[in-house]
Amino acid sequence: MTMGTKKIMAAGVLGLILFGLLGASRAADGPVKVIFDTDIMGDVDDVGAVAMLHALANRGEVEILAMGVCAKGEDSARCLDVLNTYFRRPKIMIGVNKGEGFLRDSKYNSKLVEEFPHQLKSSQDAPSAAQLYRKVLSQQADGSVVMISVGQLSNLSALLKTSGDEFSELSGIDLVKKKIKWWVCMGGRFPQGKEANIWHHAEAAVDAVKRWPTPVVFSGFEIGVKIPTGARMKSLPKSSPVRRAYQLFNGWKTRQSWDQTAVLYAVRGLDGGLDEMWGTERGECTISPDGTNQWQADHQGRHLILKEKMRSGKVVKVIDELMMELPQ
Ligand SMILES: [Ca+2]
Repeated sequence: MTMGTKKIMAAGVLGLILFGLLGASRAADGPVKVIFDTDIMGDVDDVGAVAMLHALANRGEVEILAMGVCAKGEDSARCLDVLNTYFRRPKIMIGVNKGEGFLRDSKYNSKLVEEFPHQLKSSQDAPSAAQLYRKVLSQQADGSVVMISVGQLSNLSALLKTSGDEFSELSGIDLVKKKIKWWVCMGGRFPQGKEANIWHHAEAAVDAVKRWPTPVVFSGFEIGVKIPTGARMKSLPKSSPVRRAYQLFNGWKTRQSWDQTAVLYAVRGLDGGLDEMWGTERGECTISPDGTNQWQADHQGRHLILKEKMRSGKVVKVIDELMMELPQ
């Protein structure tokens, strides 16, 4: 082997490693089919997570089956519609929380609805997320769907409580068990603590985490808090509602990336593609009625938590690159 050949081989290996670090396209395996449930309202990381989902869909890595809004903001669903419209996927079905849920002021929901095109005239016009998820799940192959939640667990608890209907004779729990292979949840603080997605609707969180019948991966508060992203948002075109949301939220300062970690792991991590980035620990997460959570490590547990492995700077680069996506 000549020195030149060695160099070429070394470069090839390095390229493969870098490709792996940045998340290789998994288009060859077919896109990951996801349902995305968000409380797009109080924080702006939901907007970043939606931008990432569209970027991953543009790359053939994900198919977005449906979206749902768990929070009770009047303009939250329309804001989500603004983003889907901008990314040229205006037909993504959006469900809303028709039951109890969390409400707080939003710095960007109404402004985005005022300033950018969308179809949905009112959140009242959207179907119940739990019913929408039933419809979508009933149409999918068994064990083929990944649920991503980046907000309160109101819609997921409601889904588990549903009964047989025109879409499926199965109960909510049985339908989830049959169709969903993973739930990736941004929620909780590990090994124990209090995190907003859980305690803002503790009753739903207690129910959903206790009864959810598939394996679950939690990306806890401690993962996303160390990943500041959005520094390049200002350089997006002014036509971008993602740019505008980050401007309205904090004037284009960086923001932590809790929700983006769940999207990234759900699409690129479940098959081991992000093992350099995050390890996992198996165990059992339990939620107390006051919204605090506890963690008990157990190698036979049905829950996993992400554990930081890689320096956050590299994760920031991957997330920022995807959040800077333009419509295709
Ligand atoms: Ca969120």
